[in-house]
Amino acid sequence: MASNDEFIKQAIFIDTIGAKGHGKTTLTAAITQVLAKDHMAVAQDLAALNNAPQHKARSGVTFYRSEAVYESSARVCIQYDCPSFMDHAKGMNSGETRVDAAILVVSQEPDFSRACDEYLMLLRDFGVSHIIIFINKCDLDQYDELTGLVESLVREQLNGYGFDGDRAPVIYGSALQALEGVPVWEDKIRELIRTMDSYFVDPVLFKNQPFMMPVEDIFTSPRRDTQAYSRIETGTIRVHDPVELVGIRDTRQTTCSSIDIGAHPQERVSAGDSAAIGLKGIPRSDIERGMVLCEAGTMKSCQRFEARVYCLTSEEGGRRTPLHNDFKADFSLHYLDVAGTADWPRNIEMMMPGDELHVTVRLSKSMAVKVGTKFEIRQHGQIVGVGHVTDTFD
Ligand SMILES: Nc1nc2c(ncn2[C@@H]2O[C@H](COP(=O)(O)OP(=O)(O)O)[C@@H](O)[C@H]2O)c(=O)[nH]1
Ligand SMILES: [Mg+2]
Repeated sequence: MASNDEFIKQAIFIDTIGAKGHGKTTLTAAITQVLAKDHMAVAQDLAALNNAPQHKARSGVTFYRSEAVYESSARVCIQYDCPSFMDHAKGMNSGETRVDAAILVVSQEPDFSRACDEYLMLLRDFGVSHIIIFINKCDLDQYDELTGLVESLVREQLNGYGFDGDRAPVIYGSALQALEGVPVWEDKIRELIRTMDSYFVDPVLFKNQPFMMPVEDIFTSPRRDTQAYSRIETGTIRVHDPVELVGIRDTRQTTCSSIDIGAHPQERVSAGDSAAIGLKGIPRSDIERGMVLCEAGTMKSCQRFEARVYCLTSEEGGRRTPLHNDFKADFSLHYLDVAGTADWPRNIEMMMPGDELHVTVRLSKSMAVKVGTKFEIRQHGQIVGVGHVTDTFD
């Protein structure tokens, strides 16, 4: 018999991106309003969405973000709208904003600017690959569907940042007129939602991603294999599965010989569970906190990587003074503080609190990383920055 789970729609997190004034918030309001008529959303008004609430991450990073929740035929959609680019960047960098796909809102007015470059760079760094183009303000005189100039510029721009600009679907609409209830433009919103269903792909659930668990604690007992304990971040592991122990020392292959949650043996565990994993043939002396257990080949042991970093302001608990190139700090990842330095292109002299920058990190130890691995930067125990890996080196 089919279980109830099969009828629960998958959730997808969608970011609304584009330059200021092009209609992101109006579109977000219009979507909820049109779908409310179809009983798939609660209508949200523009003023409420424009008055985005503040969110505070565990690291102290604060940012503003509105959310609209609605149902399409295929999924439950959580759509984000932020007042400024930095709110998007801070939300994503601090790990509080998860983005699976995006709607790029571009006004067709002649003053089209390339001001969405920073958004495209951000999404690319976070591995978001599916973007729908919404060409907005088509109610205005200079309506551009015929010449297609704006569309071709946007496609070119997407290609330039490594997205599939040629395949990205495009919808010509008017967020404002849809919000005001004009039927032809309301239908464009419905077309956008249908396109989201067909073009966006289901996000891979954490439990279906490759297995990964940092080593937080180590347990030993007589007549048993050494056990590594922590919360499983992604994937699923079963007894007898092969696993790799990565970071700090040479990478080693081993096998999961047992799984325990508390005192209860398990056959398998998944993302979100906290478990002790028995490691066949690994003596206590060969394993330490900060290493990572993962599916073979999914993480690299690196001392140097590229990252995107946000430097906390003093109000967020960060520094008052700028950070100079080649600054020294502790980089916290996988439950370990590792001494290291960060540097950036020569033409940028310093990083001010509140800045966001691409940096190269060099650690004093080799750590298990992959694109997307998050870390915090601490000085004297205080979190001064948050970041994530965008590229790794051997
Ligand atoms: N004519 C017209 N104006 C629009 C449309 N969508 C948004 N606007 C106007 O553009 C301005 C900026 O919209 P807003 O949603 O705040 O843009 P955001 O900064 O991208 O969130 C507002 O004055 C809106 O009323 C549209 O489809 N047609
Ligand atoms: Mg807005």
